[in-house]
Amino acid sequence: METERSQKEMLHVGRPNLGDVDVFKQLVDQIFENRWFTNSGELVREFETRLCEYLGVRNCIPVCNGTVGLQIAAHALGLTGEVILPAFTFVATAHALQWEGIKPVFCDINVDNHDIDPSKIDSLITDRTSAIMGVHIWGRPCNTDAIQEIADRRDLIVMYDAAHAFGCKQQGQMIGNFGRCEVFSFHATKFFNTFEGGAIATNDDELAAKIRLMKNFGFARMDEVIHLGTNGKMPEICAAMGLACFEKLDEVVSTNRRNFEEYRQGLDGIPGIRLISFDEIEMANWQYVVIEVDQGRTGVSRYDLMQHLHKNSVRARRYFYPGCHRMEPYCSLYPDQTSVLPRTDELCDRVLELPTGSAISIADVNYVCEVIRQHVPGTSS
Ligand code: T4K
Repeated sequence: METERSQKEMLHVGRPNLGDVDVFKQLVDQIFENRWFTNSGELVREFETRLCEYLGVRNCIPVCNGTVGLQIAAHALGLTGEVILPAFTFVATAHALQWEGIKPVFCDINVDNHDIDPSKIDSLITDRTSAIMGVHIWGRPCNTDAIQEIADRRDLIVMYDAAHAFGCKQQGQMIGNFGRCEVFSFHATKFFNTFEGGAIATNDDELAAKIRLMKNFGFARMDEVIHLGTNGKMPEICAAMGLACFEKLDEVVSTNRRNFEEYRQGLDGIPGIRLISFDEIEMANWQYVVIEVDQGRTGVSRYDLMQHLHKNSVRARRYFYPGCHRMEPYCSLYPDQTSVLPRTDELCDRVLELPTGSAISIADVNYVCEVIRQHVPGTSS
């Protein structure tokens, strides 16, 4: 088996999908010809239209990144006090709230889909709770019906961090249409990227108008500021990348799907390794190949397996270890929240993300599976 790979040949989680490079280059020429680089240029406007059409949503406002998108959305929705969210997420979800002066209240997750467990939400609601923020982890949608039912009953707002879920559906409906709004990340590592970027999708026109103001310093028109605002604008170059990515979107899904099937076969029969799956009927982006390592059955810890993969040039990642509740500032600010999330802790100790996306070939997938097979005792060949 191959063991040495050059830095360039390293198999990374999160290698960007490229989009149509020729389309991108033409659009870059257009940006230079126009001499219009940012502030709601023609490419951002075109990108916004494409996003709305694709998602079937009334508004989808491009922003500079997903984190600022979450902050703007939380602010525009008037969230205050406490918001309930999972700790099994990228730390940006919690930071966006804390940055807005809101206390993140961490809810345990459902081990079946790794998303917030609706049955644990009610007991966390206090008179300071203003909202529930679900996160569609790995692009597997939250139980939106159950979350909405609780919110309606307890008079709370629902919003979603949809950073992973561009191109995914829930009950036949595109993600982007749930809750009061949903926030996508178009970071380089995401299924669909604009280098850095994001978008806030909502069917609420009034909310959209507020978000448009807030992402542009509160300007209603030249010289007229009517609202508190920030700089959340997406530049033209990022919109160009988004438009180029639309051209290759279906291709990326089929490559991801092909890689996933190859992993499914390659990992089959390895004791204690469970590949998390996606709903075969719903539309998914298949962007994440995630395994759970059950040390009792593999005989090796998740950490050992990760180190072994790293030594063999596979940069697997243990997202979202150790969980937001065990990161600063949350473990210092809210120490009572560190020991009450057993399912989250269990998962944080088990999960390993493996490389996929358009940079990863079938041969690469077979290589990764072989590296794993070699390290887990008792694997049938
Ligand atoms: N909510 C959720 C649930 C999220 O997952 C995220 C972002 C957000 C909110 C916030 O959205 P943004 O504000 O980012 O739009 C990475 C990403 O920076 C972050 O966007 C992403 N989640 C998170 C899950 O992963 P790091 O700190 O792990 O990145 P880094 O530099 O270690 O890179 C990850 C892997 O990607 C490496 O294996 C290298 C590879 N990579 C990365 C870049 C940037 C490349 O091959 N090429 C590249 O250009 O956070």
